[in-house]
Amino acid sequence: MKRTRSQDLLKRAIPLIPGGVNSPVRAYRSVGGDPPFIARAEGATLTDEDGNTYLDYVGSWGPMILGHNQPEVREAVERALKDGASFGAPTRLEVEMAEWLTSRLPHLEMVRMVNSGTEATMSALRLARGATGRDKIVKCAGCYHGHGDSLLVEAGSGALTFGTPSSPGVPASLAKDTLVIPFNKVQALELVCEENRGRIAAFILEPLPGNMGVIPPRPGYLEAVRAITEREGIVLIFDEVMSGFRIGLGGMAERSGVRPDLVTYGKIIGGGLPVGAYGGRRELMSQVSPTGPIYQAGTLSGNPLAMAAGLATLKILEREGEALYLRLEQLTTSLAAGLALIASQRGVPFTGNHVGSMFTGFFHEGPVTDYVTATQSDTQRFGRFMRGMLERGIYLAPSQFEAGFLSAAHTEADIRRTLDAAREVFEGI
Ligand code: KE4
Repeated sequence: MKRTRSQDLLKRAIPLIPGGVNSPVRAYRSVGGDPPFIARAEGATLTDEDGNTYLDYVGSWGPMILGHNQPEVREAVERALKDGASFGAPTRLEVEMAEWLTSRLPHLEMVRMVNSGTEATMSALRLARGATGRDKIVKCAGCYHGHGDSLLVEAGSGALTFGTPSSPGVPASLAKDTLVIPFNKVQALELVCEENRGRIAAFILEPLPGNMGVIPPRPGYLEAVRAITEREGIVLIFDEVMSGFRIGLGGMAERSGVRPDLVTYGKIIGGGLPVGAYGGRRELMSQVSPTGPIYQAGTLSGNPLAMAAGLATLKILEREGEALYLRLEQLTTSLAAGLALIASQRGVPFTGNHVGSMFTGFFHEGPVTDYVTATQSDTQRFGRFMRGMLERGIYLAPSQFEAGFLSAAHTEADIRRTLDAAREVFEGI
């Protein structure tokens, strides 16, 4: 594919923006080659600056579950924009968003809107620390909760992709209060609680990790986590920035039946515009400023355009309901099964993990159940696969340690086309 315009734009960007990108994973450093610069998108299709089109399995990293440029979502934003972009004052749309979320999610008694998943997790942690008077937090190796200092310790996603799990710039004095345990291992949580009894404020986890690739929780794991954190007085935070509204309207909290004390959201609830949210038990959330002493604020929090896009997206997801989520799960299952079959026919070690419309193809014999097994994947081979698919117009996440996403705009014909491309690419990698 010719990508001269993208290459020219990258040349212009590099002296001005670190790596020429505004988020590291977009630079394609871990897979090689240069990223196409996207000009527009429609449904399941991206078009780059050179007019090349791609079948999109990134979906802006999760928000575009309805597909790009969904007419009702676009019209909702256009309508809101006519009334002004931002006021820095309370608006009707924020009340409607809070009413919609809290009426559908039993674990969400109160909610505060912010502008990114990072802000949501940072704020939830500050709330947990303020409410408990404890300083330590527990996270899982390979889980990514945004780039807040306390959480950029053995993080996933880009931090994992770059093999620098703990970033410079995170003070050791802060990192020491972040305790890291393996995902899916109950004993590890028991042990860290025993060693830090009475000093752990929160356990934050992706209940369905997508940032070391997709790693489903083992049966009973989340229930055990809930019981232990309950017993220890530890605030359980489900980071559902990725899984929320992605694997079902109620996310992993609904699918697992486990009730977190706090939950974070992002991505889908903004319909592609900048958004984040945190919320949960009233007796915790009522301690947030201005009703309580725990401070958190944001110039554009609850921005009317983001609320309009998010509400339109959520209302369509609710209207389409189970039938949509089932279709997404079926399409994703046939994609994952098809890739695994092609890999096995060519003797390529490959494991497809998928839940709902989130999937990751690990270049690893499998099973892939945590950070250790995920990081044993052949990232070089993944890079060759991803680049080969890109040349055939299939746009996959540019990292072995990310989730891929399907949308309501994907069809069975798209899956067939993807598998046809994979048959060719697997030949050569
Ligand atoms: P943002 O600050 O990027 O909006 O959200 C951070 C975040 C928090 N929690 C979870 C579970 C997340 O997946 C994320 C962000 N996800 C990555 C993709 N793995 C964003 C992509 C990027 O960093 O460019």
